[in-house]
Amino acid sequence: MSIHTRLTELLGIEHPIIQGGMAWTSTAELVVAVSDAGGLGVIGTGQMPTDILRDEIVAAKEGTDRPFGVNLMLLTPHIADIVQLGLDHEVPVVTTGAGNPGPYMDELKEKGILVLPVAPSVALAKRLQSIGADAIIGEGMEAGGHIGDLTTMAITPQLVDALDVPVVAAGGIADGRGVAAALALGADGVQLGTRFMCAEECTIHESVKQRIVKARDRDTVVSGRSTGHPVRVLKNRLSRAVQELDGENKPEEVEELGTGKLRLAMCDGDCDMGSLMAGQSSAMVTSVQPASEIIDDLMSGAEAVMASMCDGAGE
Ligand code: TUI
Repeated sequence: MSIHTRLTELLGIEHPIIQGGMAWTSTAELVVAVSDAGGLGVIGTGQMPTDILRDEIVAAKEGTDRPFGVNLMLLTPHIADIVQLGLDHEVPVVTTGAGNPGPYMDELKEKGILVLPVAPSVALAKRLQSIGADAIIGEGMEAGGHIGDLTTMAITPQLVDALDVPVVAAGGIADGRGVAAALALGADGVQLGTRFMCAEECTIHESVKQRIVKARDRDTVVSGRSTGHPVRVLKNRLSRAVQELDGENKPEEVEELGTGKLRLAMCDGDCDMGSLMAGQSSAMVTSVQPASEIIDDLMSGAEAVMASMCDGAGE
């Protein structure tokens, strides 16, 4: 069985599941596995150099006939080059984060690229819908990496009420119960990052996967608040050092200390001084599995929850 929504229709995918684009983490191997399993795989960009990204886009195109996406991290200094890369390769879908994609919307739409921005507020979501966003991703502060300040439970129904385009719920979702809850709030789909970090096909260092598998409920923390770009990470020596600098209100020193640390964690496996961006759902991820198994588990779990709730309501 599968769940069809306006999102599956829009994207031409089988299941209403998007794999969040994560820098140095969601490379072509994971993206191809997720898209082949009927979800939407999304290449992460962050501050990655354009050359590396070009190779990832080419590999994803060669690896799957299914739709896939590229995430645009709008804070990156060479964002214009990254947008151009997406245009040149006519990627099917673009998701955006960490800023307002307004300046790039027209050129992306003219190429027929579907644009799904993350909007941290209802006001920005409405503005993005009015200039052509095809769907809006509402990401709660349970998520890993750079976050807004509303929760998934609060922002999802508010976006659903305010918008006509499909809403994708993200942040704190890791299993079928979360998928069913998002659909109950009116979302047309979900986006998950953390659980897909523990996909077998995810190329991050094994020690980071094990940190997620072992994580407990209170093991993440929001660091970097002094910079105005707070990020949720698993606690470690780096997060403690950053929090200390936050407390002393030293944003420049936080930026300097953070430079290159996401790559250090994800590629080199430094779980002490690397930036372990991951969401609160880390505690619900208990094993490393193939991406197709993750998607099967999400969908069968959601269907079971929805069926049992219907049974309960009929008694
Ligand atoms: O973008 C993300 N998550 C990310 S990006 C990232 S790389 C990074 N590293 C250090 C500092 C900052 C970023 C790691 N994780 N999620 C989507 C997201 N977008 N969360 C919040 C937002 C957002 C925030 C403000 C989207 C739009 C926005 O607009 C403000 C404006 O310009 O109106």
